[in-house]
Amino acid sequence: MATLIKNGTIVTSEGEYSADVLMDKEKIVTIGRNLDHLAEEIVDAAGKYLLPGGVDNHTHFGMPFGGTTTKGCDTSHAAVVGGTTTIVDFVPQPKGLGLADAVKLHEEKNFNGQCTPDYAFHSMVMDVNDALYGEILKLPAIGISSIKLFMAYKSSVFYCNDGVVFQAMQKAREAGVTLMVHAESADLTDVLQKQCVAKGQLEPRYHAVSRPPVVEVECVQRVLTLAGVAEAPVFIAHVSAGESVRILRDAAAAGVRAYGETCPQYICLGVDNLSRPNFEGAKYVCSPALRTPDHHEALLEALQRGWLQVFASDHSGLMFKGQKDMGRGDCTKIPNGGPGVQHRVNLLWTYGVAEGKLSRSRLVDVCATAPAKLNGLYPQKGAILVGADADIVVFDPEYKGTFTLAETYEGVDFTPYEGMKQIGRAEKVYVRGRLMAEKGKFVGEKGEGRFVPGKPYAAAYTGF
Ligand code: DUC
Ligand code: ZN
Ligand code: ZN
Repeated sequence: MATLIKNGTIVTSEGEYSADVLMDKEKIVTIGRNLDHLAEEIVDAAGKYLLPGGVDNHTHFGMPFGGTTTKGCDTSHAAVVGGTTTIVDFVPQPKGLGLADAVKLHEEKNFNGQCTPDYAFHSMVMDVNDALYGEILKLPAIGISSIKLFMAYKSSVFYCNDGVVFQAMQKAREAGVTLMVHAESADLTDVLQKQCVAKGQLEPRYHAVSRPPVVEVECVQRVLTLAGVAEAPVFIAHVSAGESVRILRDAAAAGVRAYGETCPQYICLGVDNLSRPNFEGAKYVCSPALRTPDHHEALLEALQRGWLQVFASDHSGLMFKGQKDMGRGDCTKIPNGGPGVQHRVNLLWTYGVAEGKLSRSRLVDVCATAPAKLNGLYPQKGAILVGADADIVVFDPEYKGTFTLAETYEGVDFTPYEGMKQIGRAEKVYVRGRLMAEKGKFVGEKGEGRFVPGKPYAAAYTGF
């Protein structure tokens, strides 16, 4: 059935214009005027913006981490309710399994028939050995165009030293795969954490004390130096500190293909939250740690100026009761991360666009277009274009409300954004032409998401 969305303002990463959009058989088939005769259904979007369905570059569904596992894809419809129609999830690598086999396992076990938005994957290294470099070369053939390495978490399955990171960069460059890095100095964190423990400093707020901004800043500088030598593109995940952005900006200006993302928690949740009473601070334990408002402002400016390219949720569906509280009495045992996949786009609208700090076009770019490009999903995903998948958000800028657990589909027992003001809302969300969410309610079928293969950057690259 052909559906026409009329009278809306289309927002692209470049600008805005008024036009009607005709969708049929999962695709956008025409953009223009006077198309009513071609439609069986007409939706009036007067006063509304049409945004491309969001692409969340950073989710963890069904991920084992910190002695527990995050909620699975039966909660992924939360993304769609908030206007995200594609997620890019990190693939855990069980010990002894190659990267490509890990992708197959993660899809079969956690995604196929269970995921509601469409999805792509980042590979993720959790078993460091010499086979890794050959494995990277095999990723493009199975539609994986990026891989994450951790420079954090000394003595864990994640940890990669500088030599491993550098060699992985060389291979990733050869394969056309983008290397993503969790950039926090493992050595520095290890020492600071042990010093806190020795002093009996075990409440949630000491998580941030053992991970001050310099832990990230030093590592970002180091990894960009390595990328410059390897002449490989590099993407810094979940940037939290203003100084990291300045290093990224300067490296890019000097010719390093350096990209980065930040996340909702780093633009609107302050480090003070970690001191909430009754162990509630545990809800705000994530790595990198939360920061002070000067960092929030620097990150928003970086999104506006293009020094950061992507805004992603780093969604981890963790319960307060039964998961976060595993670290009661010892904050080093609190599983890192928190939920955010539903409210990502709306948080950036509220605290960026509505505050006059970010243009609507920059929001579209960092929430949809740039992550689609960086993952080789563009132009099928990430833009309102003829021939693209009909993933469209009809966004109401006038809505005013409050973020609250009662209206959150993430399947956990808290939202870190509880009680915070909300401006604007995804009024209708279409995934490949099907209406899946309306005014904050899920109205579609769950589990119909499809895998979208990512093209390697050599083929997909469109330039920033
Ligand atoms: N890194 C992430 O990207 N997510 C959760 C925890 C972590 O270390
Ligand atoms: Zn990380
Ligand atoms: Zn993450």
